[in-house]
Amino acid sequence: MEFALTEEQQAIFDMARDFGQTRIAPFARDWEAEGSIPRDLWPDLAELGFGGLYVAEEHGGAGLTRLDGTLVFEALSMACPSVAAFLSIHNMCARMIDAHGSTEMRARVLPGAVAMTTLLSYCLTEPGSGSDAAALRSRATPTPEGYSLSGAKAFISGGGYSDAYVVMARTGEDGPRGISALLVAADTPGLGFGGLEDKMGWRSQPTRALQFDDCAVPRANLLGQEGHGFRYAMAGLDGGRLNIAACSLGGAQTALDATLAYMRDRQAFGQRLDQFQALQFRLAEAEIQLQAARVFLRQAAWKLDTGAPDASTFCAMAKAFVTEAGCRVVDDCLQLHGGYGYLADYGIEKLVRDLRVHRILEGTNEIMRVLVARSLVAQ
Ligand code: FAD
Ligand code: 2MC
Repeated sequence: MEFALTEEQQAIFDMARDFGQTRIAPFARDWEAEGSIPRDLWPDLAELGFGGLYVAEEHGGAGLTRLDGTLVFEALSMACPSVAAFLSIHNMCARMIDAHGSTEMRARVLPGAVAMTTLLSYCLTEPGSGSDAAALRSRATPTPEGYSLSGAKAFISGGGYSDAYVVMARTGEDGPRGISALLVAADTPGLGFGGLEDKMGWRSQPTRALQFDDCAVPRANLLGQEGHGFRYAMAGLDGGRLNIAACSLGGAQTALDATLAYMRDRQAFGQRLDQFQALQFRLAEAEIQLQAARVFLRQAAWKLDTGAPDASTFCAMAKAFVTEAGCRVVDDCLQLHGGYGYLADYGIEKLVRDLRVHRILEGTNEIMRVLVARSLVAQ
């Protein structure tokens, strides 16, 4: 059993962290204010191989493991969890296309996706179905050329910003087995976008609802087989949940590092803040939480990489554990900054806002517990 990163993994982490510190961190607050991330950032990230992290090398991707991927997202989130998480969603979609798309679809879509000139978003949630994802109602009705898609999606990260959408829609019966996954181009006639959602965190990422009115989707844009879309969507989320956890870890680590530096300088009652034992214990607790979270996350990633039968359950457990640890740590770091923690200039309040949503999206932490409980009771 090996717990250390290899030299190559450390190099991946360092490369992502350096890119984040120079190309993302200095601008993250401006992008929040603008409600968008400059599109020319993405091809530069793609130059590092981050546009197709899990796309096979023979298809132009980096062919990295899930464990390697968590390093990228942890390191980039040290600069901005919102930017890093958008990259994760794009990679989840690219992986779905690589895993389930036809040879023709891969050849058509993956070069742009890997270069990040084609940005991808993931569309599962609907206004009437979030946690109960298999109850979705968007319908893709067969036509001679493919499908006519009608319905709505809610909360789409990259909605109105991305170039193509991986859309889970009903092609058959009620329930998960009637769902297929379709690739829908942003300029498809009949595809409309709602207004920009005004959110607590992840503010640099545009989130919008999507409306499909008789959108013509060519048969060539079906991923894999009809009726298998829900399975593809769930398999995609196994990896997505690891990455969301990694984004919490990186954000919380940044908050802890900043808090240590702040407490070294700040004086109260004649001594440095970091000399009060009560406060030192809070720092120690944060360190314990993050170290435990990191080991658990990497173990879950390793399970997914090695095809362990309990990998999905471990992804769910890690997502719940790490995102909750992250929230506790950033909240404590804000408290340890006193009033300054509440000011945007210190960077901690943004992390509190950004990390909060990680307990909700890519499956709420209640749903993560549903998955864990199911596996326990089934044993
Ligand atoms: P609901 O399902 O209505 O749940 C409400 C509450 O009930 C929650 O606390 C939930 O945990 C609880 N609950 C529900 N069922 C159970 C149960 N069986 N047992 C116990 N508790 C339960 N979706 C996408 O498809 N693509 C995206 O790109 C995307 N991006 C997002 C970005 C943001 C900023 C946000 C906020 C959401 C995004 N989502 C996206 C949607 C997200 O995945 C859903 O919000 C989430 O899955 C929860 O669904 P819901 O909001 O409908 O809540
Ligand atoms: N990998 C592969 N297949 C899976 C799977 C996985 N991880 N999980 C389930 N499946 C299959 C399962 O085997 C079954 O297949 P079959 O029909 O062959 O038997 C099918 O999918 C249905 O599975 P369930 O019976 O478990 O389905 P159920 O309806 O009970 O719901 C639940 C499962 C609650 C876990 C699922 O609806 C869920 O994950 N809900 C949360 C939704 C969610 O995570 N949304 C995130 C949206 S994206 C987002 O937020 C972003 C920011 C991008």
